Amino acid sequence: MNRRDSLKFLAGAAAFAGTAGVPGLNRALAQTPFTLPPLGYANDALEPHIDTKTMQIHHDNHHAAYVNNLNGLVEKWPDLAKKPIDEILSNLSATPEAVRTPVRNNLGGHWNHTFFWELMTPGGSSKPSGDLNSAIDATFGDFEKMKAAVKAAGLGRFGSGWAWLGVGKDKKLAVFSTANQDSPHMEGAKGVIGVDVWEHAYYLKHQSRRADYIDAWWNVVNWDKAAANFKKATA
Ligand code: MN3
Repeated sequence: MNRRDSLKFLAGAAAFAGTAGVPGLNRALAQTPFTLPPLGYANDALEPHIDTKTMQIHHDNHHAAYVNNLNGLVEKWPDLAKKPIDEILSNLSATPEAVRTPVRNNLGGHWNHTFFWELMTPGGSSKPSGDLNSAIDATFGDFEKMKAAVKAAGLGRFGSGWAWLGVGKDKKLAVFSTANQDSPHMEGAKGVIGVDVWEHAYYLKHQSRRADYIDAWWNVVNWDKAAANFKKATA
């Protein structure tokens, strides 16, 4: 997402829910180039599928840390605040070597988590519709087979990372996973849905049972947002 999209999201989310988010960081909005976007829903909105404490720590601590680190990195590499996020992630070799690894980790983390919060919603539709649904059927056979492929990608990721349904350079749907905070851009792809399989995303509720977490996560996927992501990726 570019900075303009991010700001639009911030404005929309702030109007949507006065209770969400982190007042301290919102106050800093005008002074810092990177800001933590509010969730757009309450920490307990995704219960019982994603628990309140996990949402709170994940957003207010983990995501906030990536944002804070980025603001520190801007001092070392001012272009970080000027270039579109997608552009930097798509071409990391253009990032100065001295800051490349922290930019990769923290900008990837910021992009991935912003995408992830927007992709979840309390009580949305349980299945995709329209073009995305047709593309899933054409590519995987049916919705359940796509879900199985995403789950396998998430379970197959050793250690920390993400599992994605994305659109590749060939404009076709594909399931893949990334390590750490690498984003779909780094694979030359665009995300449609993505599930965080770092332990911090599920350990409080599910402990080591990553499979149970992925099964529960399907209940909170915002398929309208996924359809919009698909439309953008295939445009
Ligand atoms: Mn995470």
